[in-house]
Amino acid sequence: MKGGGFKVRPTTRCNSAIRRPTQELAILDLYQQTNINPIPQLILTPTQRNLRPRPKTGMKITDQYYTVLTHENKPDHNFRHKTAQGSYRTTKLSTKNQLETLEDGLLKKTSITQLDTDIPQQCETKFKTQTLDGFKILRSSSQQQVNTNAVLNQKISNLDRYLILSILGQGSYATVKLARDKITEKLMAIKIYSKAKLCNQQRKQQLKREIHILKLLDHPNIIKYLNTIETQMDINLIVEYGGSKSLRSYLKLFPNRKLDEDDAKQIFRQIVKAVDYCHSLNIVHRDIKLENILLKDNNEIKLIDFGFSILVNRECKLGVFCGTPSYMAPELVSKQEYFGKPVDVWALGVLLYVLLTGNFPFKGSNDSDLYGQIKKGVYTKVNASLQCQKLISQMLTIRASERITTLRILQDRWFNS
Ligand code: PIT
Repeated sequence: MKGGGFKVRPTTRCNSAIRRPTQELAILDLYQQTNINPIPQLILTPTQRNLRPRPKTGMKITDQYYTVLTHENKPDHNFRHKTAQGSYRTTKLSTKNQLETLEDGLLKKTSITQLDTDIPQQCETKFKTQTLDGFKILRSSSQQQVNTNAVLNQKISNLDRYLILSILGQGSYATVKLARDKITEKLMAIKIYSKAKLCNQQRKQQLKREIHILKLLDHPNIIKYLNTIETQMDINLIVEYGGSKSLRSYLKLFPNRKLDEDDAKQIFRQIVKAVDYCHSLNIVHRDIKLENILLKDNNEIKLIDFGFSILVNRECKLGVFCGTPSYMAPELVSKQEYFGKPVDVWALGVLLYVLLTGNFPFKGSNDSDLYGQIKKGVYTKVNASLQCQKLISQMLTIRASERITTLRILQDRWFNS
């Protein structure tokens, strides 16, 4: 995307220019005595993995976690659902941040704790008392709970199971390699974080958050997390292989590096579906860009790189200045506290603009120049249908509160035409 007399800044930035996130300190305290691996997890047996209680209960059981999604912090909030084995499980949120599960006459008590969100301190107390949204279970007395290390040791003791084939990408903190699973013969991508480079707590915390969020995600347009293997030197994230072509390299195959409206729409639809799914789980990606979208030969897309993603709370703003400059929303470059989801929507607007024009809507010869343009929000009109132009302007709306949401984009006329 060079040329056009502007500098492209594809590199991701993240700093705590606004303030140091309070949750980082809290979470680090939790894990302080441990190394990176022992993120407490509730690992379920294979049959339990298939359980999907009705969402109306306000509580979701995912592969590895019971995730409490309810906004009703009622001490007697009960629900009952049928397990795969045909028995009934009753779950109750008790007053002391405990989840009580009654199944087959066996009472299991599970402590829940707050998730790692960027919420400021004053919100934290309110959050804790008013809503259970964003709490996760850290420990369970369930007999099915197994230590992560033990499970990994049982399944595979090291990376020998994988045959490394090539390097897919290299960043400052991690390298992504293509590998073949020697047992299943399937291709995998392994994102390797060198422990030596995970020198500060913020990096370690980001990695823990990335793994946690990856485990929550299950969508056809989002790369699937498979496993984490810790070796003496590295932390290896094993994810499905989503191809080796990013949307950025794909665009380079076209004259002027742009797509026609229908092709752009076909790709954009999948990206919005992936981001809307994340937002429905209160996950904000915070680094949506061409490089983080993989494209398979059948034009199926996969969203990758959840390194800056975070679980958010509707009422509280974020304060960590994250992302890639050309895709940053005005509220981010102004270093104001911001709501996460609109920041992703702005990046989607930039992305659609680039797909259709081959250029970024906002350019500058240096960061402050670029930020000035973003704050003004003035860009050259896209040569596309009026409906498409309208959608772009709704995404590139300066005031975050007036910006379109992913849910609304899904209902948009151009999007559905
Ligand atoms: C591929 C091919 C490739 C990169 C990746 C996967 C990366 C995947 C990835 C990276 C992340 C993350 C989740 C998935 O959080 O070139 O198949 O940082």
